Amino acid sequence: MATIASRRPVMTLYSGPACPYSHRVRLVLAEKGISAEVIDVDGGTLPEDLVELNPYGSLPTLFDRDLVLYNAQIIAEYLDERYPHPPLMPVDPVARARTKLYIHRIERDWMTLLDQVAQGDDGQSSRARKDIRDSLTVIAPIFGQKPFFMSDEFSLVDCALAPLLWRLECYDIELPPQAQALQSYAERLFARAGFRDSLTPAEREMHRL
Ligand SMILES: N[C@@H](CCC(=O)N[C@@H](CS)C(=O)NCC(=O)O)C(=O)O
Repeated sequence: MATIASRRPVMTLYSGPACPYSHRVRLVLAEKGISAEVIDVDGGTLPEDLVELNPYGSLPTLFDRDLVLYNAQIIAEYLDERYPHPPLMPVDPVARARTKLYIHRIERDWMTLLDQVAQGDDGQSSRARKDIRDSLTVIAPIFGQKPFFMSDEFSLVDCALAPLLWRLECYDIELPPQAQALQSYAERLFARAGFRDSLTPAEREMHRL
């Protein structure tokens, strides 16, 4: 049987409509104006291609002709290299390495906690909520220094942070007044046309505009 990779002429993304990792990739697609078929996979049975070609059966998964990619950051970096304009990573190797390290820390320090909040296991979930709020509050002043995360240009770091910040309200994570610089940064991201275009109907419900 033909796989999705050989059947489809355009790039195809299997995406979770409320999944923050899929949101990151949808945001990269929207910011770069890449046309791709985005297929919602919402619980239940996973599409056959996904089960066959992604050993983890995880979302997001991207099919681009013969290439099957999973892991949001690997997909985001591939898209940035395949569609260089506008660039979402610096060119200089040192700045690139720093950008990748920031994203690694977002994954390890915050996305892991967000996953725990989403799982909704009582004790663990309320601890994770508090840890997210406290660590974002500590780092908040950094967001006042530049328009984007440690940068004058919108980058893949912002693409990793925006889905997390967008979900704070629906997970009852309220930032204190000391985190104003972070709130203002989040509003700058949410006002972008690319960000608006990246949202699914389920995500539009997550946050008041
Ligand atoms: N590290 C993965 C995490 C993706 C992830 O956890 N996706 C969730 C949906 S939000 C999923 O597919 N969970 C099912 C699974 O991993 O089997 C990535 O960056 O893509």
